[in-house]
Amino acid sequence: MRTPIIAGNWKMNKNPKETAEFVAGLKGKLPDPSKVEAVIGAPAVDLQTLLDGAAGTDLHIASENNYFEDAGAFTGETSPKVLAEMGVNYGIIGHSERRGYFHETDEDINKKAKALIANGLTPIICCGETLETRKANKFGEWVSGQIKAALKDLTADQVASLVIAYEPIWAIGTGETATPEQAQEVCHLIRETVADLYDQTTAENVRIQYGGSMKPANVKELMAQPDIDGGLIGGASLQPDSFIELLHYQG
Ligand code: 3PY
Repeated sequence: MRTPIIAGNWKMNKNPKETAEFVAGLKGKLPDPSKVEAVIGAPAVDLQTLLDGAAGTDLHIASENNYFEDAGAFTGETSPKVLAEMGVNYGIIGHSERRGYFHETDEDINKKAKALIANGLTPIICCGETLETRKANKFGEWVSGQIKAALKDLTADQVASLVIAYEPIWAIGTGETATPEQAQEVCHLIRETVADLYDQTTAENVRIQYGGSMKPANVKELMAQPDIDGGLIGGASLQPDSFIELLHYQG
């Protein structure tokens, strides 16, 4: 049984004051953690405020990026070791914005995944195709190639407990959403890729999120798909009301 995981990905949108207000507004409104796991991903500058606000609640915290070394002369980078010491639970890696604007490669993402795991954090590994790749009907091989590269040298146990987020780039910040069938098709393919690389048990355990304009209006339909175990949510996670609605999509 995979526990659904609804994660906000705030991107570069809140300051610590707004973060504290947001998280205070979630108190008493989080879902039963055995039914839905609630996560917020925020930039490094907001993480301590989030952690302070989430203390004693079932809210889990994700960083939006990390480096693959624990320490050293890497000006401006975020240490996965320090994230672990702070109490951060997840690390979002390979978001298309980081791949696109910051030139992150599949190899970087694999190294970042390994660094998170070595420090006891759970990677949320993002993948997804451009509109061009979709139109050329090459999205299957593209996404499974990203997954194979991101998981290189990880063990079955490590993969079974991580999270993969399928985020078609053409549905990010555009208001466009993949249809539930399109999202299911790729999430199923990701699970099959994991089964081919490892085994059926690993594939059945890994949690796969859909991301790309998920919102209260479409969450139920998307979450009803057999291979979609959660959402990685941008815009609709920025307002407490819609985030709470998303967390309670089961009613
Ligand atoms: C979106 O929902 O737009 C996202 O990019 C989530 O990561």
